Amino acid sequence: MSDYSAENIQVLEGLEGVRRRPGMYISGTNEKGLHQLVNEIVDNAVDEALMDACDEITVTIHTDNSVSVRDNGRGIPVGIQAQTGLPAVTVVYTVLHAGGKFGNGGYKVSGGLHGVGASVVNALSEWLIVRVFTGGQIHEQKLSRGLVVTDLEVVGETTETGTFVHFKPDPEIFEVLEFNFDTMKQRLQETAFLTKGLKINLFDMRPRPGQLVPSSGTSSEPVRKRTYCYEGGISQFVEHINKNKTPITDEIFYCSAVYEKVLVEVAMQHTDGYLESTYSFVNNINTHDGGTHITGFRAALTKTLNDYAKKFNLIKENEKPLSGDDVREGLTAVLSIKMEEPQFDSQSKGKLVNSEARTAVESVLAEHFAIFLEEHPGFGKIIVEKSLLAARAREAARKAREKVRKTVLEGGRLPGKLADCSEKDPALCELYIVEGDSAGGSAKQARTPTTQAILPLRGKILNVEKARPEQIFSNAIIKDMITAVGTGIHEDFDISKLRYHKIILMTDADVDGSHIRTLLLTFIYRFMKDLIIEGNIYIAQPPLYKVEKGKNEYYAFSDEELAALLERIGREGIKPIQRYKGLGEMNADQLWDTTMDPEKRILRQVNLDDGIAADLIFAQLMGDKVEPRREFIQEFALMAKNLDI
Ligand code: TSJ
Repeated sequence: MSDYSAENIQVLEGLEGVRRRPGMYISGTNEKGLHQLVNEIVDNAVDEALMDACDEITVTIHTDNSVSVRDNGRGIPVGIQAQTGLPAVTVVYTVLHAGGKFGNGGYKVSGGLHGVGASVVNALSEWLIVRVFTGGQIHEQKLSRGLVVTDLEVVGETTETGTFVHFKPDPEIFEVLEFNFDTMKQRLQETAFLTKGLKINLFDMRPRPGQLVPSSGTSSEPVRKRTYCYEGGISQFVEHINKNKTPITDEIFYCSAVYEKVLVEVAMQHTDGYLESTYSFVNNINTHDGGTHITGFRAALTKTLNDYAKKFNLIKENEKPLSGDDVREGLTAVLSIKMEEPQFDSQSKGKLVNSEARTAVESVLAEHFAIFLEEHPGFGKIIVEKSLLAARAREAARKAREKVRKTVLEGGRLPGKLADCSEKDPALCELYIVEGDSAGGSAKQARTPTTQAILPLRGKILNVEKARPEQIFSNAIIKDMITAVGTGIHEDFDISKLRYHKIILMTDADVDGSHIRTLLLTFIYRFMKDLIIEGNIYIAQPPLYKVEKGKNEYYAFSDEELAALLERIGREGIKPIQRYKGLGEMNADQLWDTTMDPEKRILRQVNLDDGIAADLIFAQLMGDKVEPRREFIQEFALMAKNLDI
């Protein structure tokens, strides 16, 4: 079997290319690319579940940061393929883009937008073992860095069926090798919601930092584990997103139907909030930028509710119909479609362009939602009334926003409180948004006036999650921020007008400070989300402690750092340790040294790889339910990467 045909040698060259230019196949050799390897393998197992051939997938992170994926499906076929003379499973791992070349039709998660094929995982792995459990036997093949190490061979007997893949990303390729439990957890939970009834386990065998590892062999008990299984599918997804919101209907609408080979599933429920949280997926791929399926969804929702409102005289013949924005106020929805050949916009890769998706979603939703409204008399009335309120408020908001827009976009004056910088190239400019006047004053003294601008904020910062739009746009702090940043918001947002490429939130290192920071981030997230996506938003890290010894001053940014510092310099002869309660306690020099000097400061870049996680986190903090709030600060830390600048 190791008689390589000419064709097969080409194959190996193909994978050599993957190693030479990994960026062509995965998003990078960073943490994101590392996790794409897992997603690729898992997606193949999910495909098996979509064919109803498997109902459990177990993902394990091993102590050496290798990952294994096991499913209880039919097993990748091991029979010899006529074209190559090789077992199908070998082809899957050695031929670029061989995924989907065999097996019959159906919807596929893998090979879609991010699908790169299992062979790419082989190419980028130091080693990879695949075991297929089928026909009473265990077949095993070992591979490494795109090459076959051992041919497929029978290594034992079994009564089980399924596929097991175990791989270790290649340290010669990846600059990050450590898997992130939370990142994996997030994605696997999302996959479980989208694949009704599929049980997904995630096991982490790695010891926690500082945990003692038993010297006598390795324990097989996971250190952390999660299991996700949702019989309710996307309805439970909506329930999950609304966990910390207040729904206005008791029931979650759900429908599922196939229309001309497109499988459409919609789940939705309105809440008392003002913002919309709609998530859309095509073959389990999150379409962040929507597309045709979202267009169909919106059209059906607006039309059905207007028809209903007219029929029951909730709006009169001569009154304006409800607008799309009105009917979507406070809506939480998950739209999941499965189709054979999804096409994505080449510019923004998260946008579906197939026109048949629009027709399918529009038809399915219009039909099923109309029936649902007939059968649930109270439901439609509640939503229509909420939409009517929204329409009235929107008019007031429009006027308020128009004013803000005039000042921002039509060369309006910059806020009086802003100490601007003199440099005109935004790429070189930084805006420090500083809590409190006294800290703002020190920051103004400390800054480099050519490149660093300071906007001090005084007073209560509005919780945009809870405020009406007209309140938001008449709020002084919010107006100041919008004008200083320069981009405008929402549909007016224009990143080319950004006045500072770094926007740095500088708040006290205490609970109040993080609360204020969260309010600011919530505003940015809801109104200027692209700034987060583009990586323009940073969090300053002021020190917690100052230690003086002799003529030297040292700063520590955490309790651990303080302990390490004292270890290093010794405790003898140090002055009483100062714990900073706020930025205001530092003088201008100290503030510069610790928090503002580009040479020494630590900034955390805020990133939002997963909009859903962020949505949940914000709703959690900002919602009515107080208890979950405490967890927030830790959770938010997950979204903000440590970054030394
Ligand atoms: F990606 C992958 F190849 F690495 C991989 C594939 C990884 C894992 C964990 C699982 C799988 C996988 C593939 N699980 N189940 C399957 N199923 C098939 O490949 C299969 C089995 C039978 C038939 C058939 O027509 O009888 C067709 C297919 C595609």
